[in-house]
Amino acid sequence: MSGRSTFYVTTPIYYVNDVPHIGHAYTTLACDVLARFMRLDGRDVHFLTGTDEHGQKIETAAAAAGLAPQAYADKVSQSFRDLLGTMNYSPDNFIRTTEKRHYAACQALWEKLVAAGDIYLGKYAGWYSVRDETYFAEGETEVGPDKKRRAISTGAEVEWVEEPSYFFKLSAWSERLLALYEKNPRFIGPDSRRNEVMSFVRGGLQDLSVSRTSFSWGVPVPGDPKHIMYVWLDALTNYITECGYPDTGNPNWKYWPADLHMVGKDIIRFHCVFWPAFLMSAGLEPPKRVFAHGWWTIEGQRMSKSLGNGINPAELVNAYGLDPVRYFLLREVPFGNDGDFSRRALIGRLNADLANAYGNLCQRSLSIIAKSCGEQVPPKGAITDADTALLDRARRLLAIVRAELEEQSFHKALTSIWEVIADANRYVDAQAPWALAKTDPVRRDTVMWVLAETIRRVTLLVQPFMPDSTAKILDQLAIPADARTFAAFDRELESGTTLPKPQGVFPRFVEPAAAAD
Ligand code: ME8
Repeated sequence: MSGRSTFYVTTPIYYVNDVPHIGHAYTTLACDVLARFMRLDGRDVHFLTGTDEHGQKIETAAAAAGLAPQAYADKVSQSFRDLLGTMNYSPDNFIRTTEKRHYAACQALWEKLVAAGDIYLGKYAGWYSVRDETYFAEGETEVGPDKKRRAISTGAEVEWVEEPSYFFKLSAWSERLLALYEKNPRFIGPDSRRNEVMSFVRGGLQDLSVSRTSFSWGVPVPGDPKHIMYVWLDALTNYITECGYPDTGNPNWKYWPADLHMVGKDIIRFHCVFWPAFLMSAGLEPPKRVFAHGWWTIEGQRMSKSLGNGINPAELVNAYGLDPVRYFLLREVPFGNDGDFSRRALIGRLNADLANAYGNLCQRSLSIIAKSCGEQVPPKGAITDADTALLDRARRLLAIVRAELEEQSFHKALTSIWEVIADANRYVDAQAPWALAKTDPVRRDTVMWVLAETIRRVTLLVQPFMPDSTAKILDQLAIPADARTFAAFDRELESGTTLPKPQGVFPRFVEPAAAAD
């Protein structure tokens, strides 16, 4: 067994009622960057994503598509699996709630909740939104001008439901949930969401209906199979199914409790209230942290499957390239806030941050080395204060980025890295190595060594964000595979190493119309 500390990160499992858009791509991207960072940092990582395939919403969508629910789920689940390749994600597994092992985990968890005395049979009478797969109190709904009743928070239509139902005694868990939040201030991030969840719980919790009898597409309740488990109880359980639940001797059990459930702000209540209550009732540890990011909107409207205004990630990648899209999504909007999607902003970042700043730093440094330093890492001579200042800033970056990512502050991590890139570009201008060629070639070599070493450090840290482009840059610096982890962060470039021919990695984006002129 390895002694490395584990890092278990999960995405929400996505509903298969329609194909993915950049909202989904965003959540999984954030997890992918964390998973890659933690692997490079020596952690034993498990990164899980997958699809949520049961419930009334999927049963209805399948019927509308003229398919049996399983055939429909197979088809749409595949489009989420395809997204992994399109976006270069690196999950350790892709889970589907229609897997046998997941049924077993859900039923085992149910039996634990029963044994704890937290489940009772009653009758549900109230409003339900199939789109949100959520129950709403009367006061959380309103009737619109079209006479249709909708949930105020989501705008989704609700229907009156009256049926026998099992309930989970959520009302008994308020104090224990509040104690959990108090004791673990990092349990919910960002802080604004923590406050929101705490005031919701302080407001008093109602018992939760956890089974339905009006449809059949889901996990049957043990001993009473007319009842289908509430799709959220089923879906949340995926996180422990993956760890082998109920077999706590499974090798994957070491990953529980999860280090991080990454979610959108729409589903925070399920993850921060219902899920820890289910887990604690079953005698299991709650996850260590849930982070809720904001929404991508299009002209101010939430991008969503139901509204049909989603942007297809594959189309964006085709138009602008994979790594620019990965960079843009995490750089443009402070993680946790909402952001309005704009192609103009994407092109702006691509040209300013990637082509002009980072790309240009690499390209001009590496071409001087190729042309004037014999295609080798140049010798490092006497170091000046300007050299030390730049090298020190690059050296300090690892700790800075580590701390930013601990808080899921992707935009801050990237800003910190790009500040060093800007410093390095200023350093090139100030040192003017092209002018040194004639006056002081020894000094020129040192300047080029400092630049190559700075590019190396920066690029090691950009790897989780832009894996393909950084692999090319590290190839151009002849960094061997075993020197690309953070354990090798302080292993300085060796003078005399032969370098391959440099090639630009971040071309400028030119509008197709302008390119044709
Ligand atoms: O809620 N901006 O699945 P879902 C940013 N099956 N992120 C967005 C987004 C947007 N416009 N739209 C969607 C479910 N997302 C449940 C989850 S987990 C046990 C069950 C992302 O397909 C965001 O992460 O509706 C959001 O939480 C998730 O997709 C919802 O995906």
